[in-house]
Amino acid sequence: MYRAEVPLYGDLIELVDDVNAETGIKPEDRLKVERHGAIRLGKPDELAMIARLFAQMGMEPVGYYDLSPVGVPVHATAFRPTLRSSLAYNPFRVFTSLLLPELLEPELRAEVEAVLAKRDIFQPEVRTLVAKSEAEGGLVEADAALLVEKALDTFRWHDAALVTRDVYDRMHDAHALVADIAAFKGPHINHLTPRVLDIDAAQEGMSRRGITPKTIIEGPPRRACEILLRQTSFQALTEPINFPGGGAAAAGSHRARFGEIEQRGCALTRKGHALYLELMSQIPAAVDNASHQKALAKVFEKFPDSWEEMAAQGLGYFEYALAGAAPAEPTPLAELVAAGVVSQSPVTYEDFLPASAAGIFQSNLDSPGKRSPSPPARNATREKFAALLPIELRDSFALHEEIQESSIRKLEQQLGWKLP
Ligand code: OOG
Ligand code: NI
Repeated sequence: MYRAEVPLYGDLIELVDDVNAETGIKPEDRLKVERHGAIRLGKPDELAMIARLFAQMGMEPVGYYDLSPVGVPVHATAFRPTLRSSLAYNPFRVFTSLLLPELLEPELRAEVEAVLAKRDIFQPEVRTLVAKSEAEGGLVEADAALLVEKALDTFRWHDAALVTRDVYDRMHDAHALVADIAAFKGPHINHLTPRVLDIDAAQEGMSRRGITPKTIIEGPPRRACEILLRQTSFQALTEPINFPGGGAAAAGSHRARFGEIEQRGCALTRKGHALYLELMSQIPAAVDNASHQKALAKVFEKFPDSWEEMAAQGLGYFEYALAGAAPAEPTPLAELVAAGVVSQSPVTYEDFLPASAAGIFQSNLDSPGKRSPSPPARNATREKFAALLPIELRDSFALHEEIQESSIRKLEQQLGWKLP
């Protein structure tokens, strides 16, 4: 659906396929299907229902991202699979943000809330089929197919605005995101992101194919041992929309949908993530990508660039597997890895980075809008967001750690002794 709606997305997929083929790395199967998308919701009810819908697809809310400190009036989570087997099958994630209306001026806030109160972003069948599945522990195939068909409608692009041009303009003046969230019938997918193995090549490839990339690649620098998430995007398209009333006077335009590419690396422990944030805080504001990447590379000399050292310092999560004949005597894990008896591979980071997300949001707004009033209304907390969800908000660190720990439990079983 999205490829048909945004043909440039098809070009982006071609570019990513080419870059991935050129790296010569044999991609894991999941790479071929791997995507993340993003939607922006307007009210708590929508978040609760979307959580129930995604739960039917094995996707749970993981992590909390507050974008309000950087002037983006939303907080967010990402719905994604959490089981290792599901991630290996298809790790599709949806970055899902929720408007923080308390950051708007009272008059506009009332107007926005009134528009949102009147809309229902779900087809009636979605509500009944999700409830049926919850009650019966699943759906028969025909119902499942109908649920997918009807659910798709929620994510579709609508070129008819729900509000008049005047209201749209006022929303847009407050923040371009407010108009994108509240002026339309539903939370259209605003981007779909394939995973690339060499994002530096992709950034150059975009320019060569006439796709203008954002100025910098977000996230950590290029490394021998890639960590977390690096992302780049192309600017949002200007698309025709219609305001109510019809005729030439009703014609308008809206910018929201863009393209993004990501490269994923090793998931970091709390300690590793703290080091990442500390190093990122030392990076001066970026002027261009080349100098930004140079500054990153310099500062990140303090972040060990070998899996062995990252494991030794407890900076990253790894999966371990028996790869040779094991000694009978209990031997430390690092020695087994060094001797090639046990293989060590990085656990892929499955989530997002708030600062990078903010950079992606901002690069795609035609006007950055007013900053949130300072001090911002501090309604954005993990606890408050979690309370809006009918499903437990999962912790990103705990999920990545569990992948490591279960690989160690399996290894110990095979070894027949506990690792010292
Ligand atoms: C979401 C932006 C965040 C990412 O990859 O960090 C995001 C949005 O623009 O709605 O998708
Ligand atoms: Ni994204």
